[in-house]
Amino acid sequence: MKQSIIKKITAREILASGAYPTVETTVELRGGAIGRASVPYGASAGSNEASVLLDGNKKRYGGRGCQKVVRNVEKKIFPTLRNKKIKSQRMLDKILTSLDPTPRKTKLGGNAILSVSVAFARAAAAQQKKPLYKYIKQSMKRSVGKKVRLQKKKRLPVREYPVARPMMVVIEGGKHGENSTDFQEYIICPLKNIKYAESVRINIEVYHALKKVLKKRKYGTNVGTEGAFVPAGIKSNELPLKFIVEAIKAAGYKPGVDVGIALDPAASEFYVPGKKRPYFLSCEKKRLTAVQMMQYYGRLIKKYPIVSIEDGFDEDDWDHWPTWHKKFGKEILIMGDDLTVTQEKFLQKAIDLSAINSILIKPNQVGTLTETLDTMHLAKSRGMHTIVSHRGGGDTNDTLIMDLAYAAGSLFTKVGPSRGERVEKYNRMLEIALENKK
Ligand code: 2PG
Ligand code: MG
Repeated sequence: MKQSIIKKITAREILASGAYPTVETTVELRGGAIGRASVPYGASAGSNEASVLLDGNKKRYGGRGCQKVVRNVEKKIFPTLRNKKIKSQRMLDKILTSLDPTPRKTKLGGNAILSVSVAFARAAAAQQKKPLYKYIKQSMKRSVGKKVRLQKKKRLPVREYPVARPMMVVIEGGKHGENSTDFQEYIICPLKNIKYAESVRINIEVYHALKKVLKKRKYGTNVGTEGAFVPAGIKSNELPLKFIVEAIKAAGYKPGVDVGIALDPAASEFYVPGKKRPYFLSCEKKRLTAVQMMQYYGRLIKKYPIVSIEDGFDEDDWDHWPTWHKKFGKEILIMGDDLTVTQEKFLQKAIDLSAINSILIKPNQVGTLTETLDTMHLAKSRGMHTIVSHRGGGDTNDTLIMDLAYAAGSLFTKVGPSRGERVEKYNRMLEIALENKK
């Protein structure tokens, strides 16, 4: 890589989709190349995620201002980087992590650090006259490399797609939709190996068909934080699966053949520690042990074309993840999110315990682009699938995750179907697919 000399770094407070502030950072290189990035935040964040530093000043945004983050970028990070000759993304990210070696980047804020890491990546890509995905691919190759065969799952027709398929959240509950299901997300994923634009079209057609199905049953069709429907008042976590199957058929597709279903129960959110039956499904008024929870999922897997379950168990329930993976891991994706928080350390633990076969990737869970790529490489080197995801708390129009998913050869991206900040991401991937005729 041509070296980049950092001329200026500025940051400002902007609004994210959750109507709270986040940070946007701009990096300017000598020679004029500019890169800009903003970072999202979660609603049901894992407890080991890189920190989202907030001001805590109750007089502004109820304590959720990001002026400290702005100051950290401009007054603490920039002075160290000013006029530095940066030879690679890894070098930049190493400097950033050395400025804040705390496990969760609490000193400067994971949000501050990631915004600089990604803004620099965009500036360097611009300097090299490359699209971001090419720059990321190059950074990944340089730091990692090795090609491995990804695992095959019975319910997934292929090992890889030329462009990560759109896993689209169509019904939400939990922390993303009030008075809805306990499970946080019901997701559709096109399974056929067709052009990317066609896979988006199929999903969107199912999404609109689902709106009609919900209306017919007198459920509201307002959307939640990720642009998916929130069927308020629903009394079961199973019903949405029934509705989605109906919608897939109504749109003219075959459930399990053309379109599969994924779940993100985000089980940590309904786990009550210390209880004999810690999994509490409030909309069904059920309290279940981990074994019963597994049986519950087992029934759903048998009955519906489920291809993936993410965070089926609590993030600290390491005792049950391996059994769960052993039972269903050949058939579907058993995915870690809060469990693994995009960090090599937790992914390694999950590998050692054989707890998962796939991992959700959110750059802001770890805090730099290089660490994200390292985690993705570790997953791939074990034949595990990576799925790159948006955030449900507040997201922005930043489309990094799509370039990342394409560059790293992820199987899916998880993004909601409506709301500007989500649509922007699909439109970015449509652009990438078109550019690459895929
Ligand atoms: C998740 C995410 C994204 P949040 O749990 O996978 O859908 O939600 O960003 O709120 O953690
Ligand atoms: Mg999740």
